[in-house]
Amino acid sequence: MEFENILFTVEEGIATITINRPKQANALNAATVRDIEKAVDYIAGSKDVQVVIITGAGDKFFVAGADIKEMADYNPKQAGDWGTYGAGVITKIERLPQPVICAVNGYALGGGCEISMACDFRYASDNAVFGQPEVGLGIIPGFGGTQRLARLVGPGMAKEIILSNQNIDSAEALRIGLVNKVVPQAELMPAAIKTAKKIMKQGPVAVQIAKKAINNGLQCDIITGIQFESNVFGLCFATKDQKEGMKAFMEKRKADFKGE
Ligand code: CO8
Repeated sequence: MEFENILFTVEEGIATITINRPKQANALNAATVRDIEKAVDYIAGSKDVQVVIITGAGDKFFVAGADIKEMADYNPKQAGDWGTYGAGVITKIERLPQPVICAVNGYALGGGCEISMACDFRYASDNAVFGQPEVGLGIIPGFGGTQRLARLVGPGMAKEIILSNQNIDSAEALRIGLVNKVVPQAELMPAAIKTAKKIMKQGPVAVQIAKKAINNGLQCDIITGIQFESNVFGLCFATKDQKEGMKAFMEKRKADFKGE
């Protein structure tokens, strides 16, 4: 696969997408979003990928937002189309069957913060900065930021960040639950890989079903969510992984999951 603005690798079950436009702060122009979509579509259909890590190239920027220079002269129709396309690609990340860890290695602003929030959870380097600075540009977040930030940190905190254009550092992001862990830059990818490998030791089908149950539940009322959970809990018993997982427990050995 050929890419213009991302680096893409699959090694030992871990797919890594590295957003790579270093001279432009890894900002998301249309070509970059198309690259991300191509990688995500590939991952969605891949049996080899068990966990995904998304990060940025370098040690200063994760993604400093959508490319302001590219969209500055858009008319409302072009801007609406760009928002719909970008938000759709970011939702594809959220809907990947595999778990997605975001390793936020620096500024995650605007569309960068929005990509991180579509991932299942976020680890940050200690120099990371999060923000949705769109109102300072006379626009609003357009890749799902108003919705996902409010769901992740609550409406009050989301409104303060978005309405006052208040960037937050990694310590504050940890405090409000936007990230799960803050580590020095050099330890960021190792920390993400360590957790990816821990996930890969679990029953692969169960991991994907658990992700889906959590995501589905966040879109509906709790009774419907619990009903969905009960249904897919039952389905787990149709897998070889369930037989192996429980047999291994009783035989006091490690499970040898096949993802079936
Ligand atoms: N777009 C385009 N270029 C950018 C962007 C960006 N978002 N951010 C940085 N760059 C470029 C700079 O212009 C500069 O390029 P050049 O050297 O050619 O001038 C280069 O990257 C390095 O940036 P700086 O020199 O500014 O680096 P600093 O360390 O001084 O500052 C900051 C780093 C604080 C990250 C600063 O660059 C900044 O504030 N960037 C803009 C952040 C921002 O406002 N992001 C939000 C963008 S809007 C958005 O994401 C909306 C998403 C939804 C769109 C939906 C459309 C409908």
